[in-house]
Amino acid sequence: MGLELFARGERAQDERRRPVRSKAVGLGFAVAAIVLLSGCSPDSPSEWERLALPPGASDRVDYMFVLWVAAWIACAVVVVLILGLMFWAMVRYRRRPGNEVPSQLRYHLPLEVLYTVAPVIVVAIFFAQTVKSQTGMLEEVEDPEHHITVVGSKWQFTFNYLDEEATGGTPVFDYGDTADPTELWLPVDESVRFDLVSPDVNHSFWIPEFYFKQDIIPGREGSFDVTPTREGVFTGRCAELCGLYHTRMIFKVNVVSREEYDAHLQQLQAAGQIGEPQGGVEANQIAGLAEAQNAENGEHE
Ligand SMILES: [Cu+2]
Repeated sequence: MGLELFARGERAQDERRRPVRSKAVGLGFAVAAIVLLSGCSPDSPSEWERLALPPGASDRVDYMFVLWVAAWIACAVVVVLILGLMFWAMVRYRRRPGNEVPSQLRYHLPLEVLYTVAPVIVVAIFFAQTVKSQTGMLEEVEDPEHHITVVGSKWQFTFNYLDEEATGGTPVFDYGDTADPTELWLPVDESVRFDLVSPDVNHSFWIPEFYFKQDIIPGREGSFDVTPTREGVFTGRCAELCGLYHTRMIFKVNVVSREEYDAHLQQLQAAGQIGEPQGGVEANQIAGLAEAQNAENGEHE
């Protein structure tokens, strides 16, 4: 009897020590994760240090990057803690001579509460960080230097450049079709306000290097401001499954010097691409689409 009491006492002491140890392990991993991730930056040439994001190219990348890193830290801590506890339990309580079956817990209230509360805390932290990042991403520039209307329609984008010095304020546009994607031109280090319009179904305007994506919803005018921060050629996409030719809603983004930008707009003007087309009927009649549809129908026959 005395021996049993002694054993119970030791077990209780052991159990008291255990949560403290696992807390310390969790904290250690969190600190290690923060130290490891602190070398990360959206401007790094190393894909590892960007945590698989493309090299950033807009003034909004930091807001998204913080959220991305926070998500990695949260996932790393949860994964390490869960796997650590699993493997510890497997080793500590493996079948071997003299090892007792650990006490079996059923309807253990503190554990049940933990299972409920821990995910709520994780979601709450994600939610708070998301709201914070979103507020920064959507912050409006007081007087943006350029205004571009993005028309997403089945199945290409049209870009309307409004009120530009280069064209004397005449609106010009660029359009494409499924075979020949539209190009978007932007001057580097100058703020742009994008207004998003769709005449038909939901689309989404996404330039991965800007770390920015926004849905284009018919009947609702979306808008955001952004400043491209480095010259280059990027690929933009429609990120909303919008129909048969969704995969062809790709566009080319040229971030160039102000001189090249102005010259491009003057070219559009000289080519007679003047006005503000809103897609819709035009989109279904654009060159190349009929051929693409015929080819597609031919394949199915
Ligand atoms: Cu689309």
